[in-house]
Amino acid sequence: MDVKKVGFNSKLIHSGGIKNEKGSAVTPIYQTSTFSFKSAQHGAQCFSGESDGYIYTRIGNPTIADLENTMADLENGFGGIATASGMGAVNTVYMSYLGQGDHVVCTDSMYGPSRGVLETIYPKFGIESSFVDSSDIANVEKAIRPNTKLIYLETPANPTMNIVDLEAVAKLAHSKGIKVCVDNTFCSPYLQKPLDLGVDIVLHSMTKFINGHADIVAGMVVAKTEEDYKKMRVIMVNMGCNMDPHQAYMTRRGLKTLSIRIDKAQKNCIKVAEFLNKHPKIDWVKYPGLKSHPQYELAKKQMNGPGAMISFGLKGGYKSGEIMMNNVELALLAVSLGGIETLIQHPASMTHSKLTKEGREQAGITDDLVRLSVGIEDVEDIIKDLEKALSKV
Ligand code: LCS
Repeated sequence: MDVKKVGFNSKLIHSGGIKNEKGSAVTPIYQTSTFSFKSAQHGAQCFSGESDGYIYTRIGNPTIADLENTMADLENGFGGIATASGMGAVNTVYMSYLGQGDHVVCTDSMYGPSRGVLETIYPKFGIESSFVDSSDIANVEKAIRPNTKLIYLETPANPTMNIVDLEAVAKLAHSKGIKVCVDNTFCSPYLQKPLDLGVDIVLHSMTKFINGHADIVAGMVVAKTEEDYKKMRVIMVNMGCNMDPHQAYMTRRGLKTLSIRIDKAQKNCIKVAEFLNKHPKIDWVKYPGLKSHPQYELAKKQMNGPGAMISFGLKGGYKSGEIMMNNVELALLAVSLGGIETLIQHPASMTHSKLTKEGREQAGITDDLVRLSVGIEDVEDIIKDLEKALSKV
């Protein structure tokens, strides 16, 4: 059967395409740094590209290729490029499309370090960036300059949960010859397929929903076209931010249960969002599954479900949030997200603390914002835990 033509859940289990001659049900871990050539001529052919034989694990490895092929299948792209971390994926994209004198337009509320490197490291190479509320396409359009080479988006954004109309931004960008990249970490391809909406590149921190078990740090870039795939592959290989075979094996293993994990976490999250929304000590809740989300209709159209991430603010601001976070017992007070366990954190003092206060405020990352990644525990226990913690506020 052609695995490109089977359903999403069948792809989760069977995609990858690296068969092994011993018949094992699972692609084995090729824990090797190098591969022997059949002959000097074969070695030369591998280097010239005439043979697709493996050379060296930084360049390619069957266990890693299995994961790359699977992610390309799931995102409907040409090819995947696995990286050591999500930040490896982010920098692979920046390094591939931005050079001296170039400019990038980004979602203002994006993962702290994805923005931070553009503010602190890339200016050293003459690269400029603008950060805008990309939930309004007029802001994206206004920020485009003659030297803009890339539009880099997060939707839903970390941690404001703002949503971008991907189809509209892709159309705008392409009319001006600009590439569009979307960080799809919050959704995974189960809930959103940016390449199908016209986007050129998708990336993931696979540390999150893709692996899903909070035991691996990993990243992936998926390109829609062969040209973009080749352009980024050579950058990743030469930056040396490649994945390790064991990391690839663990991530591929976690990925198999993506849909059942997200189904359960999302079901829990809808109930948690409704609970928080009604709670007298909560000031506001931002969740794409609530009608009060400013882009509720767009989320319904663009995503296959509202996901398992919520932002909310407590009456009494950060002080109240601090009390709540210090009193949870089941939920872990921890950064990261998208795992099977419920996590709670405070972006202004944790994931987004390296941004300037003005930058955070402009991006809507207010001091009272608390972020919750809802896990797959029994929802009654999650709600009981939050209720108890809120009672101390
Ligand atoms: N993109 C998004 C949307 C992320 O949330 C993260 C990490 C990254 C990229 C970077 O991935 P990494 O290198 O960590 O695999 N987000 C984190 C967060 O919100 N809390 O801790 C890490």
